[in-house]
Amino acid sequence: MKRFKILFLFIVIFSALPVLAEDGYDLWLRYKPLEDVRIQRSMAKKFGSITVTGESETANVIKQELEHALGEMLSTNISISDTWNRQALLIGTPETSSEINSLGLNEKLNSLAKDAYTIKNSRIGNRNVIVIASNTDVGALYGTFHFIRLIQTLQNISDLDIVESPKHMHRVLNHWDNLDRTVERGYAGFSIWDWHKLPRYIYPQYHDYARANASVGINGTVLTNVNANALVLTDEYIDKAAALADLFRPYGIKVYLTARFSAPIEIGGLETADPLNSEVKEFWKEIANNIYKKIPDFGGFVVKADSEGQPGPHNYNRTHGEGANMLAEALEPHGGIVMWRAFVYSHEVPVDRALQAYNEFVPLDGTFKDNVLIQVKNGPIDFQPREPYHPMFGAMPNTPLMMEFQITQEYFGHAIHLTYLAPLYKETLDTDTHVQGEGSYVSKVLDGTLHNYPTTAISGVANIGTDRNWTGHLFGQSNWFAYGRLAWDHTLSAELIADEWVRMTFSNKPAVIEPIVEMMMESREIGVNYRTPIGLHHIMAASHHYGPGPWVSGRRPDWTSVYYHNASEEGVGFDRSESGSNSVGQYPEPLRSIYNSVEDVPEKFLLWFHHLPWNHEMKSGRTLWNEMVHKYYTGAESVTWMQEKWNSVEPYIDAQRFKHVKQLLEMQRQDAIWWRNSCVLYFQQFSKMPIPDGFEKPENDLEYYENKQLRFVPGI
Ligand code: BDP
Repeated sequence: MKRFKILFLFIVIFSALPVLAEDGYDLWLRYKPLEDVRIQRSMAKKFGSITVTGESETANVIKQELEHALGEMLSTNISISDTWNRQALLIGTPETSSEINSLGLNEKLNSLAKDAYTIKNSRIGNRNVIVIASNTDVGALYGTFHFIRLIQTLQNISDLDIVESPKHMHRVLNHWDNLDRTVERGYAGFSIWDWHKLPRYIYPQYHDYARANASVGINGTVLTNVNANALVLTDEYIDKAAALADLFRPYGIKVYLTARFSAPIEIGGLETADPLNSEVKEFWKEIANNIYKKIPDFGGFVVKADSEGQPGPHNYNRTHGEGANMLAEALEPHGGIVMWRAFVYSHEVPVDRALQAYNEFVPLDGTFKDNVLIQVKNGPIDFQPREPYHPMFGAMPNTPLMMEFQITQEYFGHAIHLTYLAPLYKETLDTDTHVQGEGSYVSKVLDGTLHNYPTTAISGVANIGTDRNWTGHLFGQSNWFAYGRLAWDHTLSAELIADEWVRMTFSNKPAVIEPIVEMMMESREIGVNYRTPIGLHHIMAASHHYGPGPWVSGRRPDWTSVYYHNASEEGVGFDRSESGSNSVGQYPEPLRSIYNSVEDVPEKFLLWFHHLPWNHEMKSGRTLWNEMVHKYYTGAESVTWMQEKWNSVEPYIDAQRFKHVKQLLEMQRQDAIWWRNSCVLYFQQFSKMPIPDGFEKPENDLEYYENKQLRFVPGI
């Protein structure tokens, strides 16, 4: 009797607690019962009993995910059998299922990339069956997540003939996480990797992290910061990394580490890290052997060398080729790769920073070992809200280049501003480099079709941390999701991905989808307009990079704002035309001529490539000054429009997530005005022109904004 009383008390207490389920933890894998009960029932009848073949750990993951997803969405218990007994859903490979083997899919699957899959309405005997098949267990897992997505987003599943094949071999997240759990440019709490407790303690989040990544096809994770600590290569830390690798393996995710170039000195007791020194070579071979003993499928190294104070081959008068090849040699026998970053520039080099990586790397084309990829940021400076594509793409036909996008919003309002980044990613991917005639898109450089790269890869700097909702801002999740979806298939549109994400994260109701997707699709341009319109760039506050700082000067020039905007009474903008730094010369024709011409260059890049007088006439008929003011004001004003869109969904979504986004949007509105006022007042000193009629005057003077200091901003 007493037992029952306690149980009763428990039930009363727990049912009175607020439901914590809608705090964003579930990400897009939020499996709520389908709203239409009739559909729910008929699906439950169909998929209440299903078949997942195979004995592997990955097959178990598939089973668990389906049990969870279908169980919740269809409000029923799912029974799963290992062999097909006329169920309406059959999952496996030609090896694990004789029925799948008999469908004649092998040839098709063999012609596709690794982990490709098909989802097909088929007939086996006299039964209608949805078959999810791949040549690999991991492919079957990807297909499973796809199938779950179809149900979550209420797609018609009566006539499926889906064939999916990943466009890049390595689809990687780069964590800029330090061993002390701080995260460089991380705005969602601390690092999810608790190195102190690893390998003995495994957080449940690690599984959910792996599920989320596998659900969009991400198959690699670089655990540590590019500004690397050599300690991670010691036995103690390799054991910790191995625990994560073991956990991620069933989800098809490989682990990578960042390699500090001076590690031979720091942890190897050597006096040099010269890549041509035989002891140094030996050191790296031993490190690699050691890692592969514990992590047999270790992915390889990411390296930031000779950049922003990091050690590198230049310390020994060696080239990046010599540095990268030395590491590649150590990994080669084990099948590992080196992702060597091209983010290399120096203030001691008197050349425009935008030109330096190209100058450094393009002459080395063809000299890298086969297992080296050069990892290039999307634009030639540094993850700015808008940059033209990096001219290295297309310029190295004999060296696989891979993309580095930034998912964390270093220059885009951290985890405070709502910015959907897929339009930015797509703008770069869809740029036509023309290197092999029309249609030579950046995406085709990356996926290998243009230069026949033997290895292909793409990476994104993660925005994930210990915050309960993973990314700080709920909408940061959409950028993780979108990055993964595009890493799998760069042909998807930003809008389609947003639509999927909103349905999976919030609801299938048009009253929810339409305003949110609209808001997301505009958010990037809005963010550009109130920060860096018309090709302005790198005018943010020093160090934390959050707010405006067009006045930043007095430090190494390439880390100031005045270096990039060049504002004076004569005009504004960085002259990169043939008569300036000639960065246009790094672009192939016809882009070179287009970017070089004040008339032809797209206005979004105008001040990136040209220095122009304040009264320069824009396509709108406005002067450059008036256009700039116009952009700053409409940008800031548009955040109010975003707020209205968001407010309209209040009746349809849970209060907790609604309020979270609402508060952040209000912060964004205020910060957008802060950006606008600071930049307009700052540039006005040079233009000496009035703020056109109709725009409210900034409430404070320039001095006020220049003196505004933020303290303890995360991520530095
Ligand atoms: C810059 C960041 C810096 C990174 C660097 C990099 O400000 O924290 O270390 O990029 O990519 O954007 O190496």
